[in-house]
Amino acid sequence: MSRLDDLTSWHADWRGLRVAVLGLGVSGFAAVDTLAELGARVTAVAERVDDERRRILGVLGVPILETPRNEIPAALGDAELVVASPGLRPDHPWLLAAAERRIPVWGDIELAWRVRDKVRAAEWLLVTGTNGKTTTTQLAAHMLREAGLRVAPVGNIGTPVLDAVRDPEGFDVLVVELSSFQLHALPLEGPGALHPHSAACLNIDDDHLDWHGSADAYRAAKGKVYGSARVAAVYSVEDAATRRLVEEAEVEEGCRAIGFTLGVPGPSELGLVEGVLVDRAFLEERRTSALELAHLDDLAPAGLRSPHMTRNVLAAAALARAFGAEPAHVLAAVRSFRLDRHRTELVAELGGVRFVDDSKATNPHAAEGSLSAFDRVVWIVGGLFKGADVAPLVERHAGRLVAVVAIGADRAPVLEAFARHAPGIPLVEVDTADTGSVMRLAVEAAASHAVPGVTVLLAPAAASMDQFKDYAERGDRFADAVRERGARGDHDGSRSGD
Ligand code: UMA
Repeated sequence: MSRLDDLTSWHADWRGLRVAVLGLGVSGFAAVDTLAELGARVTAVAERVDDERRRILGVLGVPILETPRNEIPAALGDAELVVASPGLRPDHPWLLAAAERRIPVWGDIELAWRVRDKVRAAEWLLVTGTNGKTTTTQLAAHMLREAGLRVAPVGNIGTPVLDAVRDPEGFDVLVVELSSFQLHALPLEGPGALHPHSAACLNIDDDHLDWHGSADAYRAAKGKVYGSARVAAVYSVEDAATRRLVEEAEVEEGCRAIGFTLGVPGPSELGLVEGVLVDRAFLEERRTSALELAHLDDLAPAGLRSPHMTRNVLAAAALARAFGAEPAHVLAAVRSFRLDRHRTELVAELGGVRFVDDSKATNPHAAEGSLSAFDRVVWIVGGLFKGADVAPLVERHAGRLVAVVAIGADRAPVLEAFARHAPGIPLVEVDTADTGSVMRLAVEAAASHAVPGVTVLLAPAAASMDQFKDYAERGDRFADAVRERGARGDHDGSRSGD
């Protein structure tokens, strides 16, 4: 039996454990800080370290090894454990070296699960899926907050789970957004396996194929979310792949499969009946056949009325109801909810043309959701496709496209898809890598094809890192360009919509 098998509590003896933490982004930093507090002998390893992190780790007395990607960090020489950042691909030379030396590798999520009893062990609700994870995580947290619970939305959403675990007051429940990278690193059995209260996989479409190596590997990672769920395994009735993952999962005895659907729900499902969101899964003593949660009209002010957003609301409600929230809490939460920026956000309406920022659409499946919400679109698309195929999206939505503006590094697949499926649609290529001007050129090109009633939609279906820091910067640059255009008054009868 290895020493690591006993390390399943904050209060276990972590002192002197030799750990190499690989990667010093937000999760790596939280792991280093936690392990130092536990008394482990941590070394932080990163390709680059910023000055602020270097200073703080200096204060904590944690050595830093700034190591080029292709060099084996010296810390792997005697490490008993590696904690790897989610962004490190499985074929990263450091991870291959750890495997060769048979050093166990944990992710930050496994570490957080093991030490979750620092203050009081909160219950965990897990959320994954190709798209809608962050909104669903926020919605579920908001519903549980309405129910009077102390709750934190954490994980891939941006706040490391380890930060919540070390919160001095502790939480009743954590809603944990998990990416396929984080799931990939999780064990399904043994002392590090999660036993969450409930879990949801919202949908599955090809994404991150370059990281996982294949669509099957990506799906398998997503399926881990249901491993050992105790109360509810929430899936999409309309996405058979999510139901299959529930069927294949080794959930705990008594855990229920709960479906959500935009159709009329069957037993053990949440869905829609004549414009009303209803719950047919969590009924008290079966005295009623369905409980009303909210009207579709209640979702509109928060921008949650489109089909993909309504699905997110239903999934979040399934998790919140599984945890005991009342229908009134669900209703209060959807009425007071506000979406994050860059998610189908109306930037301005200029001369009858709406400019919408859905920069968060970083893969074709997400872009599908926002394209479906508008009838006549000038579409700004492109960036890094990460191995995903954009052609089916072009084929399905050609009918609503007025024109296309292709940006980013991977323009060739866009040009090919349009040549094949929609050769008649005007296509402008923005051929610059200059972050400062790309959106200005894209917005001008898009506007030149837009007439009143048309929506100019930034829904790139691709990641942003080829030209921008992240999707937020991409969206901000788009909004800047739209506002500059508004300020110049290059249109008739304009009005700002923000
Ligand atoms: N690093 C290397 N070499 C590499 C990759 C990373 O040296 O090949 C180092 C860099 O120093 C980097 C550090 O590792 O600074 C950590 O990087 P990371 O990419 O693992 O990121 P974190 O800052 O720890 O953030 C991670 C998630 N990032 C990824 O999974 C890529 C964040 O999700 C998450 O919010 C955070 O943990 C807290 O849990 C971001 C994301 O883009 C938002 N997620 C992807 C997505 O949503 O599609 C999966």
